[in-house]
Amino acid sequence: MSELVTRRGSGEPLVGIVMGSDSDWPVMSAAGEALDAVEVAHEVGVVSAHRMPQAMLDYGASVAGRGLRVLIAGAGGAAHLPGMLASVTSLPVIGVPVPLKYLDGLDSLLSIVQMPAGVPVATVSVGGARNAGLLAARIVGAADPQVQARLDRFRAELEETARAKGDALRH
Ligand code: RP5
Repeated sequence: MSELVTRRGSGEPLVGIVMGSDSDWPVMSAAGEALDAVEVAHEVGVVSAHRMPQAMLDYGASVAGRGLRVLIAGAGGAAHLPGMLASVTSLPVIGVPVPLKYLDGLDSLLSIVQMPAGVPVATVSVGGARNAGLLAARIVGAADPQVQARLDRFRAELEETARAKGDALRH
């Protein structure tokens, strides 16, 4: 296991959640919560593209061999982490633009979404770590019927909640 990351959940991690700084965690923790909700084991850590470039490249090169299926990478500002990881692994990479104090996350979004042809990153909305976790679970679920069944239940609960809110308006 990489020294940069901590395991969460039971079993071998299938998803890696990494971020450029611990200051991204208040946003990125929602990705872990989404994976917890559908019981997908994951690992979490700080892997900075700019402050620890070689360790970041080594981490990205190691993930497929360690059995991970998807990476979620969050960063703010000059947010190069998701794209750089996507350049050293063939696993799907989901990028989360983290909003910083200035520019409302537009800088992060554009840094992540404008990838050159041939090196894809699936970019979620600014601050969209929860959806990144759910998207990662869907990718895992495509080859794991148990995870897919838990995602089906999750969607059914979403509908129930939305209907209950509508009902509350009518009373
Ligand atoms: C980025 O710089 C990180 O992803 C973070 O969003 C931002 C600021 O990092 P800190 O200065 O708070 O460590 O690389």
